[in-house]
Amino acid sequence: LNMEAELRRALDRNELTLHFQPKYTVDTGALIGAECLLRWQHPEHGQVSPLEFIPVAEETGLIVEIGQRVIDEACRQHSAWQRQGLIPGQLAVNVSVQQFRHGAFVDGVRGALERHGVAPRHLKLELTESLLMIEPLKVADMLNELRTLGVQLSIDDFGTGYSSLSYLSALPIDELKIDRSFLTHVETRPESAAIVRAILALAGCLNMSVVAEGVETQGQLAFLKEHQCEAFQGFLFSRPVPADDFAQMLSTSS
Ligand code: G
Ligand code: G
Ligand code: MN
Ligand code: NA
Repeated sequence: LNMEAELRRALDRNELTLHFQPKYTVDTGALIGAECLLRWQHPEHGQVSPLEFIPVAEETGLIVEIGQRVIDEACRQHSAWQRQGLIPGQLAVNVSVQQFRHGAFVDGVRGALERHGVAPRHLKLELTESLLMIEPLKVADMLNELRTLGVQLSIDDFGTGYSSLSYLSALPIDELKIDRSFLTHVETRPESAAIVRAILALAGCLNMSVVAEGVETQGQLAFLKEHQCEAFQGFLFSRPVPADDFAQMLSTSS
């Protein structure tokens, strides 16, 4: 399987779709939005994991087009749900370094919001710590531009990278997303519990909110409640689901 050629074909044939993993408040379990995650249904090979094709898309530069389509599709879907009277909340999309660095990124985001008439506050961009560390001055400019536009900015997999805390505090970041490796062990390893508490304390000081990801047990959720984490996602409440299933959840949640 020549992954690059296959990916190009997949784009032409619209084989890439978005699934939606619901996000909830910790205190009441209210549905507040979703993370959009790419799925590739290959006609012969079945489901291909993003863990396989995202790295190829990044190496070949295809991620620029794929990433733009993800943002466009998230906006299109948000708008469609709103017109159906649903309240989808915030939709978060993952952004690769190569995609972000491409000159047209901010215009691409603005264009998608405008095309679909979506208020910028409904779109959240999940960035990685490594993205923050490339060309810091340029990144800061772009983040400020995005903040001015009004989209929300989140740091994904937080705690696993090498962010400088002073640099982080100077950036217009709205949210830290605690990497799921810390949640997995929060009940059994004191170090993991300490890291989760430290991230919550840091976010509090920097005026950022926190989302915990990978919540699989009631015990993990209880820990988050006890330490006043705002939001979570995880298999405990829901896996990523197709658009129709998420719409169903929205229609029964209010
Ligand atoms: O949903 P799943 O656990 O299979 O996702 C695996 C990885 O693929 C995750 O790290 C996720 O961030 C990444 N991923 C999923 N969709 C996208 C996307 O649209 N863009 C980028 N850059 N990464 C994605
Ligand atoms: O790297 P990123 O945070 O974007 O990765 C999101 C990935 O995490 C998705 O592929 C999603 O399927 C996965 N995920 C979300 N919740 C859980 C969970 O509770 N347990 C596990 N094992 N994976 C999860
Ligand atoms: Mn993510
Ligand atoms: Na993550």
